[in-house]
Amino acid sequence: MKKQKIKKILIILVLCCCIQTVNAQYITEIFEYTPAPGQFINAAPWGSQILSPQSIVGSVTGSLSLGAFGGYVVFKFANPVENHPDNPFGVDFTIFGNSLPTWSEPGVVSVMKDDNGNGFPDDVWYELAGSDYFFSSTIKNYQTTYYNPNSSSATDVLWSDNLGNSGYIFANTNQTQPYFPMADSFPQINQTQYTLTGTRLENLVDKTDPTMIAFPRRSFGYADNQLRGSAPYTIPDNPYTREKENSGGDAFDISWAVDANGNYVDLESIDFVKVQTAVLAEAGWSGEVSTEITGAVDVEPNAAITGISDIIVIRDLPKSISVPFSMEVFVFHQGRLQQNAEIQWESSLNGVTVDENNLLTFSDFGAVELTCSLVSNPEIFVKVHTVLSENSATEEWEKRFQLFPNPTRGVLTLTTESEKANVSVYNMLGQRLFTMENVSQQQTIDLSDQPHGSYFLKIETQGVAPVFKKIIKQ
Ligand SMILES: [Ca+2]
Ligand SMILES: [Ca+2]
Ligand SMILES: [Ca+2]
Ligand SMILES: [Ca+2]
Repeated sequence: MKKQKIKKILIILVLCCCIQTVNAQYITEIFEYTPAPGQFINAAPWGSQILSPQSIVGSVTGSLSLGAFGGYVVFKFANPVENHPDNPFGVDFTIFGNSLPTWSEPGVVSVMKDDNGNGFPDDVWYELAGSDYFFSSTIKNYQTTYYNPNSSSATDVLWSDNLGNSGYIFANTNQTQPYFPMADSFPQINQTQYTLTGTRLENLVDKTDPTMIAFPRRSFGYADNQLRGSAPYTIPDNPYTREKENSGGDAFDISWAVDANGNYVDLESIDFVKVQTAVLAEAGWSGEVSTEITGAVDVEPNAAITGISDIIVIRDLPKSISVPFSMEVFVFHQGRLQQNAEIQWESSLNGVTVDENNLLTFSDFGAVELTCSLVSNPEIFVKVHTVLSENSATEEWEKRFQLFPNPTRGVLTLTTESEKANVSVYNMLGQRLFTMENVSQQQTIDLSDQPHGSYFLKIETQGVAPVFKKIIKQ
């Protein structure tokens, strides 16, 4: 009897310890909250300097908005996050956001080890290289400077970037407070202008259906991207499957960390995490794209939970393609890039091929589904969709331009209806060979020095979509 009682007490004690461990796995401290301007900034619940960061401590149901591109938050868990070999799918921590099935607002995540042991995040950040890290559209060290419109109510905020572009974070009628972080709440932010630097992902806002503005989900490795699953939140999603498993949310593996040169680094544990909005985009009535966080959890080791660990990632295709298109394809194993993985393609249309350089060429038109799979394991595959279209209407082309002889042995003549046009010749790799400017009436195109094969002519005239014509050199 007595023994049983002691046993009971012991069990209760063990249970209490377990509950405490579970609590200890949430965020415990926020070091910095420096948002970019945005519709939710300067107001509760999403953009209050005090309440919003506190809301993601010890919980996964908080509310923190990082504003437009470059806005960030830095936090830690109670203990260092281990890159434990028994963590499910290699995932070491999970960040939760408020994404929707067709609406992602990706944030880049970086990690830091407290190398100097002073308890502060003043050491080296390593970006976790997600699925889009290697896309040619991803810009590293992108900088946006935001200018304070000095207004006491919602006013467009001007920005300029380090590539010479500028634009506005637009004010809307739903959020009426100023969008530029205000002095009394954010004393660290210069009240004239401030610059935020980070990795920028392609703007993929899709306004085709204005009632359902979309931003397609990234494959893996970004915050505010995957839907939430169910408790216990210490068992993560498998980031290499599209489906949502276990806790859902965005799963991160410390092994994805890269240095400033993009080389993978091996970290046994990390102390600090930074999440930063990675897109600079305006999405109509739904405002600017801004990463939101509701909390984060440190994953528990569990060698029994395993799953697939390979994934093929293809950069988002345009909705329609009318000229040979260079696809960007990356294979990852446990989230690290595999340089020499062999892939194979299948197409739902005949007359469509993807060559060993991932160049898509076609002689059939219409909606197409392309399937890319691993040669070593065809069960690892990804499907992408686009519409293959003939370049502008052929009739239109024939009214405006004549090209002869085609096929040619080397020299062709292009005649136009006295329009001033810029004419470029491309090879089948999509490389521009040369351009002739201000072509009118009649122009000779000399391909004598080029090898036999197919070429594309691109004709650009002001105010009209460019037209393309295939040339065969015999
Ligand atoms: Ca790991
Ligand atoms: Ca430190
Ligand atoms: Ca998954
Ligand atoms: Ca969001």
